[in-house]
Amino acid sequence: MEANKTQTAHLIALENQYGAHNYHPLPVVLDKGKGVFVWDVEGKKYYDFLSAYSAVNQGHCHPKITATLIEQAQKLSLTSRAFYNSSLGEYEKFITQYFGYDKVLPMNSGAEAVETAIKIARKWGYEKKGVSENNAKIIVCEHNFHGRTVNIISFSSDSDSKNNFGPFNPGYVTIPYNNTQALEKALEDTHVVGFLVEPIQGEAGVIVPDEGYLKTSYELCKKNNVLFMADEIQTGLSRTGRLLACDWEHVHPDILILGKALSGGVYPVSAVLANNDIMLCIKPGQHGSTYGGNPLAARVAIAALEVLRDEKLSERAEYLGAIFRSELKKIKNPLIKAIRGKGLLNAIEIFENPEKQAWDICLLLAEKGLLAKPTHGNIIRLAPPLVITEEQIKECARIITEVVENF
Ligand code: IF1
Repeated sequence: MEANKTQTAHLIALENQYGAHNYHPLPVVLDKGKGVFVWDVEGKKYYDFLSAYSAVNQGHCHPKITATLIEQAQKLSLTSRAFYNSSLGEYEKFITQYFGYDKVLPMNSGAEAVETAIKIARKWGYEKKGVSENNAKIIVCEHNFHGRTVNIISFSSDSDSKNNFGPFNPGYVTIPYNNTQALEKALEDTHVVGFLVEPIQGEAGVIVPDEGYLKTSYELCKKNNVLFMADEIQTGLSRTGRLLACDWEHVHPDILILGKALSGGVYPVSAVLANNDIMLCIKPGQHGSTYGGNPLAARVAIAALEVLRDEKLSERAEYLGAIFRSELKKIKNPLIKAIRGKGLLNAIEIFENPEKQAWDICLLLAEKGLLAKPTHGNIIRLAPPLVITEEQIKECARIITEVVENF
């Protein structure tokens, strides 16, 4: 036992000494994962209520996804796009039919996919909409999170993400989230080519917009010949109880951005989907990535999407999410400001209090065998792998209730 604690301290010290200090993790060193569970180096078992920020919707080390990864890794992993490969075309056909688009552009990280979407929208704006050179604008929302590149943080409203990383890129117009009047006004500018939006704002604290927001926003974009660009990197792939969070309002985005769970957590895979009139604005040599569309990514993504469908993970997330929220709403503690979410993307918000922080709740939850990560000091995101069972989610609701009621 003591030896294990020493091991934990040693591994944390290693990261601390040799890794950049760009994160502040909970003091848990994970060593193993299976389904909804992870184990630390001391052998302690936890429910994972972060799911690597929704990258492991299919559960840790899903047998089918892992087997696909191993099999393809032993056959062919990377060719670059200088040549065709025997997996990419099949993947492209599969994913475009799965989501109902003509074309896909494969990338690796979420931020890269967002950058790709922005480039596509601008190119479309100049070549199809007729915006004058270098004048394209993209509307974004306050408190957005779309990634960490210099261009993406140029339109962030979070000071930690942004401060002292300038100079920043022009070409963005920020409006309040969940405000269609502000969008309507911003769309009057004929230089606008796209509206980039998270269907639910994740990093902002699982902010669920009013019903009808996405639909109305989409229609306003259509009316003004502007592309509706959905960042479904966190909300997509069954997390909210639908394949896409946009499906809740029957909105089919002009540009769809996916990442995270597109590989089920085994490999970085992201993608941008759009129809021909938009996607074919990009010609050979104008965009790409060494690893984008590699055979390993292609095979893994097919497997990850098949798991969502075969295991009915959207339906599961909707059903279990409703049970989970109704259990959490029974918690009696005046510290609780709100319980909100959709499907299995949920959050508890507590009133701001320098003495009682979400971080402390998360430490207590970890002690009880449940891992969650605070955001903004007073919000706890609760997003287990979607393969969790009804019995397990009820047990987790009990753990959370006990911790929060005694806090
Ligand atoms: C980190 C948050 C979650 C995203 C959306 C693009 C990206 C993300 C909607 C970029 C990434 C991650 C990154 C992660 C923390 C995390 C996060 F708290 F910051 F907001 F999930 F809630 N669009 N979100 O949520 O994707 O380039 O990272 O693959 O550690 O920074 P990426």
